Amino acid sequence: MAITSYDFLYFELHGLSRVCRIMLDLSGVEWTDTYAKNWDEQRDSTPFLRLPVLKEFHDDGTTFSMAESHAICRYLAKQYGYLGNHPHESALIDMYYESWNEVSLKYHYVKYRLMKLVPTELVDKDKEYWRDNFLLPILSKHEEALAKNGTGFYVGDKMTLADIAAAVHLPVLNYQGVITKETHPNLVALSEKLNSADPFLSRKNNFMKN
Ligand SMILES: N[C@@H](CCC(=O)N[C@@H](CS)C(=O)NCC(=O)O)C(=O)O
Repeated sequence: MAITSYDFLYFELHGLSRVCRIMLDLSGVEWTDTYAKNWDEQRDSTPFLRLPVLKEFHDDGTTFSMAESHAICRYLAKQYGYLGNHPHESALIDMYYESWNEVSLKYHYVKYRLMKLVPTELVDKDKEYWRDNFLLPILSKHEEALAKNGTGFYVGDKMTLADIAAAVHLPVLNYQGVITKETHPNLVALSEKLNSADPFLSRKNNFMKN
């Protein structure tokens, strides 16, 4: 059984899909970016009533289907060689990947959820709290790890899911431009290097909104 193509069902925005779409581009396999048009009717047919959902089509006519954006990214990373060569490498790549997800999830909670619940001044205060207690300290640890590895990548000497997550998330999460070449040279260099080439470059301006 061989994989013939993928279908990636999500909304017409970046949201939780940035890393997944990059992974699909990197797979080299034909894939379709499908936007949910009748979500109310489609919801029930998804595993957890949420998007994204990945469908994988095979040459024997069978289909494999899964949900959960991070599980999808990990699955594709493993399938196409972006999850390391040894269980320890895979675990570390996954650790940095999840660390990015943590920083991103907390930011998006403040940006999209809290702002509906509390006045703007409190949202701004919470963004500052997030900047000082998550973004800066956690990414400083990432910077140390990149400096220590010394290859320009988080783990080993080639691009993995951890590096892909960094390139995708850093430009979005760099609140008030606090992460700079001076404060986090290895992290910024990694992000700039990956974002200056496809598929990162061509994916960047896909949608106007997040
Ligand atoms: N943990 C899930 C969260 C999925 C999720 O919250 N998806 C949102 C879009 S970002 C959704 O499907 N919203 C539509 C709805 O809740 O009806 C994942 O990472 O895939």
